[in-house]
Amino acid sequence: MFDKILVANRGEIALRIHRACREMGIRTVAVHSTADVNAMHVRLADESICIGPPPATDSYLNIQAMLTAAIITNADAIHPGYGFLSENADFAAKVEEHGFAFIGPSPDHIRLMGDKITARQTAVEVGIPVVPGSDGVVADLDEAKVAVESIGFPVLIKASAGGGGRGMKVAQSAKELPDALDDAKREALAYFGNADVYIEKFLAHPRHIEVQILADNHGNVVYLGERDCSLQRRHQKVLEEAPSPALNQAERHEIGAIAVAAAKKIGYRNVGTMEFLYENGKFYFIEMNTRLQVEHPVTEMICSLDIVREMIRIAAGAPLGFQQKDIRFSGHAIECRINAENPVTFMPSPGRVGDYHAPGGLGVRVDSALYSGYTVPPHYDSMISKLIVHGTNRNECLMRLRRALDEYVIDGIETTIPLHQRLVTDTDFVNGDYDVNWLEKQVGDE
Ligand code: MV4
Repeated sequence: MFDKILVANRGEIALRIHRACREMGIRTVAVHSTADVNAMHVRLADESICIGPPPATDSYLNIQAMLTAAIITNADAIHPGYGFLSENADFAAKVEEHGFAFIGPSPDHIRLMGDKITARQTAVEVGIPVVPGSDGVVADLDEAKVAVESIGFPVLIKASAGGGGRGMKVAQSAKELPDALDDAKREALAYFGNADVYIEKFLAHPRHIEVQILADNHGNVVYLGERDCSLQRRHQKVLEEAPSPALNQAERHEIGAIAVAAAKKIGYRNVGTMEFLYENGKFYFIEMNTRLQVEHPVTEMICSLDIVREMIRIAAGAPLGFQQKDIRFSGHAIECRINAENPVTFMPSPGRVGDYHAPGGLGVRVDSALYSGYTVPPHYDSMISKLIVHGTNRNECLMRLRRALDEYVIDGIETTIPLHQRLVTDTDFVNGDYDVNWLEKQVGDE
């Protein structure tokens, strides 16, 4: 097992990883920008090292600084967390070239899934259902017309280097196709430096359901159920739950078995999430995330296991300590992402936190790096806390979530707690009756 892990991240996820290390008897190194000298992840770690000025490009995204920090502190392994360098295949490769273990998938798998066209082609090869669409890159209007012939309108044009919804364009009819194609290619080039696009049938009312898998280096692969992440605003998730209120047990096991078989076929290792659109009882693969995800705690709560601990064990070469039959899905969990934002306009609200009181009690978990007197810096993502609640069923979970939101005090800055309080009493939400378009209709956005 590793003696010392460098946590290449900040905020709540740096704390989350530090906690798993502590419980395994592993020492931790925190990295921080000059804006994060007083951050909680720095305070809790065994040692810390400054890696640059506030802008992430000069610090948390600086590969040379990160490797230098690992060399200076004599770390054995690097955990990238989520965001920042977590899905950078070149970073993962350099980490390994320098003799450190990268706590995540192989650089090749990160690269394969980072390109959405190769991810889609791989999914087809290993028997995962995908959204009907083009075989590969759609180079020009003629190729677009050929692809559309078999699938019909409406279609969605997506950037191969994309993600986060950027560079996506809908064409409702043949008339709209030329402009949609041009716009998508132009945006793809501008955002990602890569104009490659592909075409899918546009699904009008899907849910976003993702399957968590764990794979060790010895051929063992398990799925840890699914998460319903349909509640998003501008492609940012707002609230996630496990299990999905939309699936029955047969569908759950069917999609889990497909994900496991596919991961085995491609020799995947460590943690991964297959994202699906789910509409009218059918699953359609869209992307695979090759990192620990923000919403991993809802899975931990229903499976009673520590995903970060498993990631570390796998990276150290240990076999999974359990099989699929040992994994029981128990009860229901919901995560609210709490952002330092105005709950109506969503304008960022960084600044100094006054009184701080986190909720507690049975079934309540708060993953946050906040403390009273902490100043939320303006340079990074506005998510400041995750409130995760577990109950024996969805209704108990909802009742508990309402009381936990009511207990939560974060003074001095604006937060999205009031938005969550509204959401968790909404009739549609209470009935589990929502799709990926529902939240934006509620908040009157776009
Ligand atoms: C789609 C889709 C409908 N049809 N693909 C948005 C981000 C990217 N990861 C995939 N996205 C979508 N792909 C087809 N063929 C609708 C979306 C979508 C969406 C997906 C998941 C969660 C929220 C969303 C909000 C708007 C659109």
